[in-house]
Amino acid sequence: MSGHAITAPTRNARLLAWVEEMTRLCQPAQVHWCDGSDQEYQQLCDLMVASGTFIKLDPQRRPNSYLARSHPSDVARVEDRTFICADTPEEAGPTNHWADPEEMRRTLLTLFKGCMTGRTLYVIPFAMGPLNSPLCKIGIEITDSPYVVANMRIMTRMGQAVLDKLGPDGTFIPCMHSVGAPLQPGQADVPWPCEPDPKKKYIVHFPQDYSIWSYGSGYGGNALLGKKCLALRIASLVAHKEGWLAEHMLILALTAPSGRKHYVAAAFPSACGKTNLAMMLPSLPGWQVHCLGDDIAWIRLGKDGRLYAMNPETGFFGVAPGTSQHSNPNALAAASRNTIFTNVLLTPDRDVWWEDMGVPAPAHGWDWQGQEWTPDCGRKGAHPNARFTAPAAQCPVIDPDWENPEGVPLSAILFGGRRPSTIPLVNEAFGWEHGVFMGSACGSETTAAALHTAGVLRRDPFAMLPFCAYHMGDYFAHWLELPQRTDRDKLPKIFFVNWFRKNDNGRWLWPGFGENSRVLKWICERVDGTGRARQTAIGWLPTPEALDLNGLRISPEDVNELLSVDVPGWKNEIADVAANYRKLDSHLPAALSQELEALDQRLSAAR
Ligand code: O2Y
Ligand code: MN
Repeated sequence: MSGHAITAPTRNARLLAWVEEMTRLCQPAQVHWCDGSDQEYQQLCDLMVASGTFIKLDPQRRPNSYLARSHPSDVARVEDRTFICADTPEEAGPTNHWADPEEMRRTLLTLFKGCMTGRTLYVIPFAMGPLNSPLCKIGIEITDSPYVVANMRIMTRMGQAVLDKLGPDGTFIPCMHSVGAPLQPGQADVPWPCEPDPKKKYIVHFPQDYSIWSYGSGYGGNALLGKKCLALRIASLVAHKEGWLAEHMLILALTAPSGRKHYVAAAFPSACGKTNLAMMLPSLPGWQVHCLGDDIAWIRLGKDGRLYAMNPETGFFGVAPGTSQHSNPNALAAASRNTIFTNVLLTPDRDVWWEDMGVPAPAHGWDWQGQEWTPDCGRKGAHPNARFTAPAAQCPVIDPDWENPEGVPLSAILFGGRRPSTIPLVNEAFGWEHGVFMGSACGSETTAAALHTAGVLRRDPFAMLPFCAYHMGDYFAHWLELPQRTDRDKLPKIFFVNWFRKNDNGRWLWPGFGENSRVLKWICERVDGTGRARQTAIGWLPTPEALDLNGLRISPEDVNELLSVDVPGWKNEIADVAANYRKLDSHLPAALSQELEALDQRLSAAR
């Protein structure tokens, strides 16, 4: 597996110099350039089985699949240790943790010095987006974690083809990663090396050279640097500069029984069911959903003036708990083979299980920390943020155009969140600026799977709060500029959806999952100009007859509540959005304060 920089499979001078410099800094025992082959993947998996990082699952039940258990201190993205080192705090804006670039560079150089002693330094060439896409970006991740290499192989286009595309002069985004656990001579390794002290973990982004430095964590968004760090945070900066959009959005296609197909992108905060919606099984007969992506969309104006969306990833890093035949049969099928599971329960027959999987719990097993587990032991079998890493191509409803280098033309953009009160089931914006206002007001009630205290409303504009690497006010302005660059009527229509409405007794008003196809149908009818709607203070709401509720057991009272305007609730909403807007100071675009004011006036008139 090992090699030296001298045998490097590239002649890219910048890359060779960078790898050499990082090798000198980190002092690994060996260097391995990843070629992305099946053989390499297999060797890495075997290596991790031997070291105890991976447990091989029963090949009959779960072919070519593995279970990893992380250190209990390393189970999720660490937002409070995520930094944007712009030149000034103002550039990063009030929603980011800013750190002085020079000071941070010094801190990181100290941490990375000798940090890979006794380990292998892997060089991962990867591409976000199809290699032949105009939006494709190349990253090189250096890591000392074979777990990261294996996951990057599923989540990105990785290996020699990327180096070939890079050529001798191409540019790349440097992504530096270490688990922060050097091995002294003779020191035994552990299954999940990391820096256990939360204060010594760093996920750092430098807008000056677009570089990423991640130290101390081997988990998910902290360590698979193509995903949140590159495809969202760094890409948000690049997109701002180059005139496109890097968004925290799923992409799906909805096909009517007539064969008419619409592409839809949807931004929901983390833990709001993006993966479920992206590959949903519609309950409406004859309707089909195809999936193009479940987490990230890169969107640009096409030559025809429409917005085109492309998924830069090649895999799903989905939350396991709650994924069942009912909630997401297609995700279960995608994870049926060639999948890495992290922090789920191991069954006696060497398969995996998690809470709300929809199948009976085994009589006993081993929980996500490897402890003996029984259903009555009082502990969860899987960590609430346990994950499956599965190839997107294995999703039974992957769209034929999911790798189209040009992306797909968007008919609609949805915003949403977990909102038990006030926000109706679906609501269409009056126009682009009102839609951008809806995105800016996005928020969600937090859950146990997220990183915060459960059950509080967290305002999360465009679902990009943790991922927009520059001033949020400037990001809003970037969205507002689009009508100056194309015909307004070519832009997608914008909607706000809320599957999570409850009544005063805490009962869900809407069944969600496959039934959400009823809402998507109305959205597509609105795009086609056939859907019926009534104009309200907050936007266009479906008339109760406009929603196809055939075969759904739901009372007229519940439908009324789902489609009504709760004026006092909206007044509170306005006050909260206004408080968040004030934090953006002079960067808040005037168009958005005008939208807020206009909404307030319409609500007052509706009283
Ligand atoms: O906790 C992590 O490291 C994973 S975060 C994540 C993974 C897949 C998709 N979205 C997210 C997110 O936090 O939005
Ligand atoms: Mn996400």
